[in-house]
Amino acid sequence: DAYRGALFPGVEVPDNDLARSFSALFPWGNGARVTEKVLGDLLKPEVRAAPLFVPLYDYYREYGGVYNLGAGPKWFVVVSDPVAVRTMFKDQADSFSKGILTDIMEPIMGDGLIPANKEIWAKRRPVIGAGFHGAWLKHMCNLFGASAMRLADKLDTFVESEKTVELESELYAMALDVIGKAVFNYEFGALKQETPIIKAVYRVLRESEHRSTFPLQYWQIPGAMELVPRQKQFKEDMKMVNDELSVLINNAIASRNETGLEEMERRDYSNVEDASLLRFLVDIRGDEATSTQLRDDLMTMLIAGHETTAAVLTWTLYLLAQHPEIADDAVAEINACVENADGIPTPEEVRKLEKVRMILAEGMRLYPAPPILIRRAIKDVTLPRGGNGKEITLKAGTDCFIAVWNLHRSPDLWEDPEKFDPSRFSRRFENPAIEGWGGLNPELMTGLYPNEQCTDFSYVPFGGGQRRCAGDQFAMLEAVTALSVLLKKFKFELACEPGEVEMITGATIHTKKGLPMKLKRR
Ligand code: RET
Repeated sequence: DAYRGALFPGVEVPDNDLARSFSALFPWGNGARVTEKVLGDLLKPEVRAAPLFVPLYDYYREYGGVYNLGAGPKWFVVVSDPVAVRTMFKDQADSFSKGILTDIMEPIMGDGLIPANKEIWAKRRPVIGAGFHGAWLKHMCNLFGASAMRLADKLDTFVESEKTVELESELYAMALDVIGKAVFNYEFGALKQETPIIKAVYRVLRESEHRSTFPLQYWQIPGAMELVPRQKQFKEDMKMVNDELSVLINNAIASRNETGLEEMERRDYSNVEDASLLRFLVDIRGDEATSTQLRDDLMTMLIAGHETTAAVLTWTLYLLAQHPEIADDAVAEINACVENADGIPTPEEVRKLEKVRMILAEGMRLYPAPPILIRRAIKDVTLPRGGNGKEITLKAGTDCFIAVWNLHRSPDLWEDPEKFDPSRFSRRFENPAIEGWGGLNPELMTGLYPNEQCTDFSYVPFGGGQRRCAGDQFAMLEAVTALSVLLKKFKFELACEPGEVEMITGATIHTKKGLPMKLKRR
């Protein structure tokens, strides 16, 4: 990527190695100023104390849909305008790379699908997309049901003992069990106990999140990986995880059974012993990915599939606990539409669970996972709407944050944005003041969930355009199944004041001290 533009107004960054390594060390933005004001607050302790996206929201309301934010000598551009986001994701997608996301995730995800550059992405996206074919997703619903039941059984013991349960960690454990099985046919058994490999995986996840939200690429500092205890630990953890993955991948390659996609799609997966994505990617005819590429892609899926779904379930249940009437409504729907006594829906029944689906959509609006998406302009690119609604040109090298949180909570784009209202997606919403924005239009909803199409890029829980999430259907089926089972069985009551459940930001939004819940049987 090109590195150029002004460091301070009027001071050009020279295009040499020193400037480049400086940029690599300070990941926050680079290059051209797009608004008059450069805000230098990011290093202030009171700003760093809040999760990053919270001060970014206040700045958005003050400075508009595209503004600069400085962090010490570095700065980046925050985009919260749907028309600008549409340009970045769709119309001008080729003018952007993943930028600092790639810098940060490289040690963990390598050239996996999410951080991959355009060339690698173009090769891998069709194959991985095919991995999520209909027959397989349908089969995965059995796994979602079984895992949700295991969680429900565990939660049942808390009802018996009338103890408060810390629900967030239980949801993360369930999601890890699901994704381990789906991606590698690997039994983490995280709901049962924390083994060394699980601890290593959790630490790797935590470290990668820390890196993605810390304004200094400290791991690039020579010697840091050997000298700093947490970095040493990270190196050991990565080795443990990679060794384990190598065994799984090598075993799969050794037993390769080349199969065409059509045959895979017609398969009755209930007879297939190993239905993992790993197996698919190794067996699929015509694809000769190296084992390193396989590792990178599968590790990426592991992280993406674990974090996100668990966070969405956590915050959706947090919201539902404050709106028991909405939960009751959903339970009535589940009882009417789902035949299975435990509330495990079939994929056909998921189509009928409109309320449950909209509850999750609304949970993802208020607590998007991830709350911020990252891009870097790789050529000069003009956005049709800047902070004051005027056209704005980003210079090549500009690091950008797409503030999903801001889009999802903007009073310009939503009626009563702070309100948890799952029925909002069925109403039209327009705002002529946002020129070029199509508003919320339920008639444009094509699939089962609202998305960037029917909200014209004011709702992007799965991103948009060519780099849009490949696992959206998998995620939603998993989340609907878990929610259906849990709601049918339990009433959830927060065991503290809602305001005491504070947020911290990683790549997704976590709670600061967990989600304490009191459970009752329905
Ligand atoms: C995941 C997997 C799902 C898709 C993407 C990911 C990475 C997100 C990142 C977010 C950074 C967030 C920040 C938040 C500050 O408040 C979760 C790995 C895109 C890196 C900086």
